[in-house]
Amino acid sequence: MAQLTAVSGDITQLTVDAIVNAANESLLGGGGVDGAIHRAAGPELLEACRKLNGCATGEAKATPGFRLPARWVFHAVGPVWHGGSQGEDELLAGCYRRCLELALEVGARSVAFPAISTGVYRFPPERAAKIAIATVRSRIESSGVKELSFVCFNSETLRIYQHLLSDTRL
Ligand code: AR6
Repeated sequence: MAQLTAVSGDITQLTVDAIVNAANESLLGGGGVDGAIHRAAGPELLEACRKLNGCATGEAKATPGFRLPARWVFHAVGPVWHGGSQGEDELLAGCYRRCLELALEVGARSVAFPAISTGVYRFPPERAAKIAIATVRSRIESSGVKELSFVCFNSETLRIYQHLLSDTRL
């Protein structure tokens, strides 16, 4: 049975098979977790991303991790929050689904996710966490992932995930 955990800290430091980036459609870097991942992985990551020709919202693409401890980076593009009536929930779920498909494709058994879209893109954190957990729970067994962590960069996000992960109805 796969294990889901909430952890606090910086995703770039984790020794897992794959970390997920909260990218934008250009895949050419940005601020937040995206900036931190590019800084830690080195310039080869930007070179690899250029070859991907961008990525649609709700999708994800894989690159190597280069100088990161993680072997792979899955660059997921979450939706910008526009109030919830523009398909944001389904697009966010798509990011988590697509990353689990990528994990199956590359054989990643341990994967770490940041709270996609909850920073600059302003998706409400609790709503985002519910979608993340429900999507992962429904897909993880078919993905081959055995250890999945939700990396929380602040105490409020950690509190939300710890609370929701204890609710087995999600
Ligand atoms: N480790 C883990 N989580 C982090 C880290 C880190 N090192 N740094 C920030 N977070 P954001 P978005 C958390 O804004 O909302 C970029 O410019 C952060 O606290 O990084 O999807 C991209 O290029 C928040 O909970 O991503 C896009 O243009 C979460 O990561 C845009 O921002 C996501 O915040 C994407 O916006």
